[in-house]
Amino acid sequence: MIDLYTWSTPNGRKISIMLEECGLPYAVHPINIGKGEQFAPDFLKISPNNRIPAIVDSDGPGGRPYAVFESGAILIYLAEKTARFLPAEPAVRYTVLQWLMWQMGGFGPMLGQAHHFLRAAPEQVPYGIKRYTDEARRLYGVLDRRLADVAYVGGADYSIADMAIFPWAARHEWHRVALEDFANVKRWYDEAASRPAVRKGMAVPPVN
Ligand SMILES: N[C@@H](CCC(=O)N[C@@H](CS)C(=O)NCC(=O)O)C(=O)O
Repeated sequence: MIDLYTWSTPNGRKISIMLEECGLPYAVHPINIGKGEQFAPDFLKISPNNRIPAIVDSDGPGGRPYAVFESGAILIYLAEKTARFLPAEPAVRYTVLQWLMWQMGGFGPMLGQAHHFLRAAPEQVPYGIKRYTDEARRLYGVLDRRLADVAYVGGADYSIADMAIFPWAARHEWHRVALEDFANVKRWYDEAASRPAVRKGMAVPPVN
């Protein structure tokens, strides 16, 4: 059994999508980051950076409980545990990992900054808005060029890289990107959005 500590955000939903794709049994523990629950001492034992998502695998390495934080690391952990969505063949594997790292270092943090300046900042900061909405468009351009050549981000097959990118792209209206401006991203997005596991994973945790 996997215990998933999460909230209704893109980083959390990467993991619920992966768990649904793999058909692994899991229990959801909502951590309300709006109420500061990510700072609770018990949660910090699992996730020392006080961020969701985190998991505890009751059947971890050596058959012992094992905690993992950082969504990219969790995706790799679950992919290796199940031998799914991260191919063993080195050239494909490292391509998937490159795009996963691209998401972790760019198409996530930069979009998050755009959301902050557009929606959360206590004052309008035109420089911040321009910097991060420009960067969002640049990143969609990178993704669009990649998806002009391949069906999925990692190549021919759907992988953990797609699962990492999708929940952030699902917030395209938040960072003011029209998917119609990026035809290859739109084709990929619509296909991923229609996957039953993506639909289920995107509904975790249920929003009250
Ligand atoms: N690099 C981390 C980022 C995690 C992250 O930023 N999580 C946000 C929600 S999407 C969070 O927990 N925020 C709580 C806070 O900022 O205190 C990962 O990918 O797991």
